Amino acid sequence: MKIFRYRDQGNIYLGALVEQGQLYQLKESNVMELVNAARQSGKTAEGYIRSALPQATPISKSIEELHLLTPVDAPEVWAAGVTYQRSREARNYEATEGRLDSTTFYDKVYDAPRPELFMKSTSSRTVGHNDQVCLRSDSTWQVPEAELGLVLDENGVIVGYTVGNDMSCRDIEGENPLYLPQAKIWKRSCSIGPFIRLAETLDDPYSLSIACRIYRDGEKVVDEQANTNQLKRKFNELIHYLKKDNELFAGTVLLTGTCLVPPNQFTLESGDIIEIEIEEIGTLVNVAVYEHELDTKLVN
Ligand code: DO4
Ligand code: MG
Repeated sequence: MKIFRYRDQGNIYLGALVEQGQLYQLKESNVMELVNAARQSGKTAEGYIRSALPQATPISKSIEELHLLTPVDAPEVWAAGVTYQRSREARNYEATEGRLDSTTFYDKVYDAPRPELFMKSTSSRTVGHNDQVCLRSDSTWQVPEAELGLVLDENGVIVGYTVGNDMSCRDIEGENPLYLPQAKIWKRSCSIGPFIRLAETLDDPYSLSIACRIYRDGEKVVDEQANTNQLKRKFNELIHYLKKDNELFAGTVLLTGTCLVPPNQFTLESGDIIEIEIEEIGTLVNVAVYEHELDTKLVN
């Protein structure tokens, strides 16, 4: 069972995609309202939706025809870093220009009890499926980072899973780790969606294939694949540190780190179409543009 948000004639609705592909409009307006209503009635979110389906309005359009939004209007998006060996290698490469002669702080954080966690995005900087992500004007080495996202309630309980893109500037981070916020946060540097897969409906989130494909002028220029079974940490470990002396807001998304890095010579260009697919959750598609090109290059 998957949840999505969409806009229709100026209004925003919550929808459910059930196994047979049918779409239903739900009466709640966001996923946290849905989860809270389910809890109050003593049901899981899935059970609550199933019991509401006989009265729910079927959506007459197909999912492709809907104007999908981010599946949750996440007040904050946090991200974990260096949680996969592949990310550790890539961070070491950009920080040392390929001279891997000594232990770096990336090696240390990979093995340390405390994970790397950073603030990635706010609601107004985060875009959804088929929308435009922005490239930074002062970077010449930019990549998407395909990541499994955890959708959390205010207590850090995982209510669902989504697909995330942690857009990153490898040159800015590689120049100096203190530049991390600039390498990670700018206008439209984060994308999530199109769906939230309800937690209780996903058997094993530690065994999902993740793919990242990038298309340029109709040609596939990147095609990488990995699996969440390569994740070094457990979700509860990441959430434990995120909650420590912190306040969580309902609907926060925590990206769990990337296991996919395009070849080192690759950088995104304006007009590139980025496709991130996580098995059982969905495929998130975005086009990369510079800020001054916003609304000129659309996905379709
Ligand atoms: O250390 C910087 C961040 C790395 C990251 O975003 C990732 O591993 O996904
Ligand atoms: Mg990342």
